[in-house]
Amino acid sequence: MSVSAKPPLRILLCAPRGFCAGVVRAIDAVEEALRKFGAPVYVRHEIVHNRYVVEGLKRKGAIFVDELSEIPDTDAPVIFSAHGVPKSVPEEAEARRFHAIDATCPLVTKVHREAEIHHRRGRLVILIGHQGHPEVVGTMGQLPPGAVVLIETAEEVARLEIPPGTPLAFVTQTTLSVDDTRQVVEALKARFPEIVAPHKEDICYATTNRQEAVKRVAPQVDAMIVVGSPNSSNSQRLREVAERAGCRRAALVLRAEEIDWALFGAIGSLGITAGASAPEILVEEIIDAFAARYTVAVETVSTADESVFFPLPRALRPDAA
Ligand code: 0JX
Ligand code: SF4
Repeated sequence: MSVSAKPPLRILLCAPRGFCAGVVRAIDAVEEALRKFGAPVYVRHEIVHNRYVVEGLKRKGAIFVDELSEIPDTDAPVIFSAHGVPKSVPEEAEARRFHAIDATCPLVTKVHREAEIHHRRGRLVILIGHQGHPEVVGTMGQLPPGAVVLIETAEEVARLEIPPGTPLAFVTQTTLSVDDTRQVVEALKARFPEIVAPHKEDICYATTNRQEAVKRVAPQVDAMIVVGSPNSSNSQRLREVAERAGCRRAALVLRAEEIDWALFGAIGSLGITAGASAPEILVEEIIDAFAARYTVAVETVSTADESVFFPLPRALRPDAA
């Protein structure tokens, strides 16, 4: 196909998109541990939910495991992923004298501490989140069994069986849909007016900002691509937000080779965003794939500035012993 034969395509790039401060910190932690201590470095769970990132770290000497029981006795560092872990994990690491390094995002840790404070004050904790997600497993695992009740939807609020007079508080997963969560919280407050809410929203700044940018772009485009993994909660939410904002063709795409050209082959405008765990190089790869088929004009649509930065876990800072 000659260059002039390519149809035009207007690409609107959402900003902010892609890596958040917690992801940068978690990936840097693995890279710094490899530099400082040499390979291997063990990582419990995908450090962030992105296969490209995980494969890159594997090539540098990281070994990914689902559970600590898969790790032989070792002096090598053992890193916990950005999503956080139940209390039993650092306990097991200590019992096995592992050199544990916690790369849990500080904003997830904040939710863990909130849950603990509520429990100490005698409140039953209601967690709004997605069953089985590692962050939810980690947050529930901060407290003894039965101290946290998990709900996902506003409908579940009506079905909660809680003895009258039980002091209540709620916390949430950090990567939820801002709009869905508002509805769940409204239902909770309507049924339990005394319920204690977080001081500051648990849905993090990165989740909120990425959803805002998608809401701005999605109504203006024929189709939308969210660069991210199927197991990435925040990326899945971005795809849903795009659909709800009026974009009928919204797809989650991990790599350019996955693009369904039956869906994206005859459009005039395209929105692109990326989940918090998706590297910018994959966004570029996808733009290049469209540039091979269309004459593209790329514009950025920015709805917020981000300057959040989290220092490395203490054991990896330059001044650490
Ligand atoms: O599935 P999540 O969105 O929680 O994780 P992902 O995609 O790895 O994103 C970065 C880590 C987010 C933790 O809150
Ligand atoms: Fe932290 Fe939010 Fe990023 Fe999760 S999405 S790692 S909570 S900044």
